[in-house]
Amino acid sequence: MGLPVVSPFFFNTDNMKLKLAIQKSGRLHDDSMRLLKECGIDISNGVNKLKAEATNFPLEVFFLRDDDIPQYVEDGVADIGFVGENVVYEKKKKTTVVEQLGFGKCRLSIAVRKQEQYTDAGFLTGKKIATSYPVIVAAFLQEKGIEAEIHEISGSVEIAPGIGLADAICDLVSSGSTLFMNGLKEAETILRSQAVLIRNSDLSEEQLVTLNRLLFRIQSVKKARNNKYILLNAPNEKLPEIIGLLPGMKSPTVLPLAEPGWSSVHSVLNENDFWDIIEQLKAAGAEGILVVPIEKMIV
Ligand code: PRT
Ligand code: ZN
Repeated sequence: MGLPVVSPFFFNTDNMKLKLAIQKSGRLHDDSMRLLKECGIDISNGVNKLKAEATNFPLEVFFLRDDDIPQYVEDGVADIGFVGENVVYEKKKKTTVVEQLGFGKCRLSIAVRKQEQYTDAGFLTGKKIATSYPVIVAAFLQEKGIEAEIHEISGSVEIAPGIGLADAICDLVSSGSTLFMNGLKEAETILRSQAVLIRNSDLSEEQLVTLNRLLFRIQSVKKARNNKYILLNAPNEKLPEIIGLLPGMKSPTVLPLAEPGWSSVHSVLNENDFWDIIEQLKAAGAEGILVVPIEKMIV
């Protein structure tokens, strides 16, 4: 009489599995893969395949063109996707934006020849605008009550004014160097975009549990990226002023140094206030300031 055998497959995880669509290659691919890695999710096979299985999380990853991701998520071929907000708003599919992912940041802007006088969107009245984003541009013109002609082209939009195809363009901009090199200037930003996580509306209870686990990890990674761990030394009489400058997760940690009258102070600083606070800390008498990246931040 042996013991009953418990199969390792006793707990069926298939119904918890999420199918995630990410860009196969392009600007969002590497950051999407890096985010999964930082969430502790190992993807088994290479990206040359159409799909890959996570070895340690109920996730299957599909590698697709970014333009197709909203459609696949609406149809339920994928349950969730990482894609630019610009694509989400242009495609107008029935999906929900769940979380901003903090990479792929850019803006969708109107640009005109650099010698033009563009004071407001009224400039566009009766003009020809070349773009790969006809839906977003039409909504912008309608909101402004402007009649203009939209000329949809799929690539190299920035050359359109130079070859006489359009008076203005609407395209994604990040550094602005593409516009500059084509003799154009950014006239108006109509959308700020970054990569987001979108979801299908019909996920099962079990899949929602997996989505929440994934979101918890993504949020911890994002928080860690936006914060730095800081260590500094300070004379004890300066501690009240220095502690007053530091936010910390609860309050700063203060430890005595071997040298009498001195302490070591540890805290967490947000990237946005970082340099301001460092300057104030130095002015307040902090010495030996060390700044360390945080890998994960669970609050
Ligand atoms: O093959 P697939 O269809 O998947 O990829 P794709 O060629 O359509 O897209 P890809 O990889 O170029 O961009 C994917 C996503 O990255 C976009 O949908 C945006 O959400 C985001 N992103 C962020 C950008 C940029 N920054 C960006 N600068 N997408 C495109 N650009 C282009 C822009 O169109 C212009 O040609 O870069 C040029 C401008 O850059 P600057 O730095 O010169 O201003
Ligand atoms: Zn694309």
